[in-house]
Amino acid sequence: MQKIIIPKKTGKQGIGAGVWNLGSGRDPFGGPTRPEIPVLDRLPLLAEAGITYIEAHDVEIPRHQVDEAKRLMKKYGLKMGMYTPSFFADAIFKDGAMTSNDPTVRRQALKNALEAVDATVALGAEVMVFWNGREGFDFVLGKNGQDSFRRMLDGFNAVGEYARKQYGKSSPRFALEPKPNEPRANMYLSNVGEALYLISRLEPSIQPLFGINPETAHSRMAGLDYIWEVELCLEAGKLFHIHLNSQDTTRYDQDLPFGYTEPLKDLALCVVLQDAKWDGILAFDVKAPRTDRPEDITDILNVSAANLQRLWNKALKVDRKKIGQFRSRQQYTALAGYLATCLY
Ligand SMILES: [Mn+2]
Repeated sequence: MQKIIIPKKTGKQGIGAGVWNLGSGRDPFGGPTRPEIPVLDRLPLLAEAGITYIEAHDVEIPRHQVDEAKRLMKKYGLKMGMYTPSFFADAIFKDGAMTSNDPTVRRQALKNALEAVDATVALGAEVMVFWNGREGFDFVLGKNGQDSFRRMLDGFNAVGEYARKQYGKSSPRFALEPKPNEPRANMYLSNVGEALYLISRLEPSIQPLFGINPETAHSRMAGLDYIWEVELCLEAGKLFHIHLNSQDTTRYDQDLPFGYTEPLKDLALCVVLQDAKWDGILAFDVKAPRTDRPEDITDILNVSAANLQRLWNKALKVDRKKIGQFRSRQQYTALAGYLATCLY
């Protein structure tokens, strides 16, 4: 299949998706509903769905498989969009990684992070993501919040120093991915503002290496407006990566197809990204639902990509002058009506 291209987009025009998007349908209440596809066997499926940039955790493409992954990526015309250390899957990270109360676990987390920096470079990705998977607490007073904050600062400073020393100006950049809860009741770096504050407290020489990877569903789980979270990243010059999906109200993280639940807001998001001339990868963090059959496993990517293309094209036609007039006259209901005519 042809690569899906986002027309008139500044910078990278191919679409990104994670290898984990094509899972076996396991959830906290039940086992798999589809056979587990070996991770490297998912690469041709992603290519077939028109994806250009793949994403993976260190537990999915571990160091000893980097060369094989590169061979397959070349074969299928794929590039590595981002790489990320899993700080949540292994039992040792049950209480967090950089914020674990166990110093041995914190040392292991840093070791894994530094190895992931090397794998990120070897795989050719320009961005490495830190998702705050189990950084947080379920019980009050379980952790000292101020100590946890300092432990994150120490950890991220050490990662940045390593990357700069090893790779200099070609060092990958790092993107923190905020999420308010799940799997922990309360997570550190729960929203974009909090992650930006942490970055502002890193060593001044390290700060330029760190930015944000905001995810639609994670903002909406917290009841926050995703567009404002993205605008905040843009204003700070910190939109290093983006994870697009959708979310049916708050509750648990659903990773539904992009453009599904709130298409009008997703249209507005496209307007914001176009006007900012954002040049990074438009990537999906979606999850093939448990009910989809093995042969339909990439439906979620196809639907997300079709929605993104539709909304992006409609956003290109949104009359910015009209938006300016609605703003200056404070005609916000009329603005909402105009956006609806652009969408429907
Ligand atoms: Mn994500």
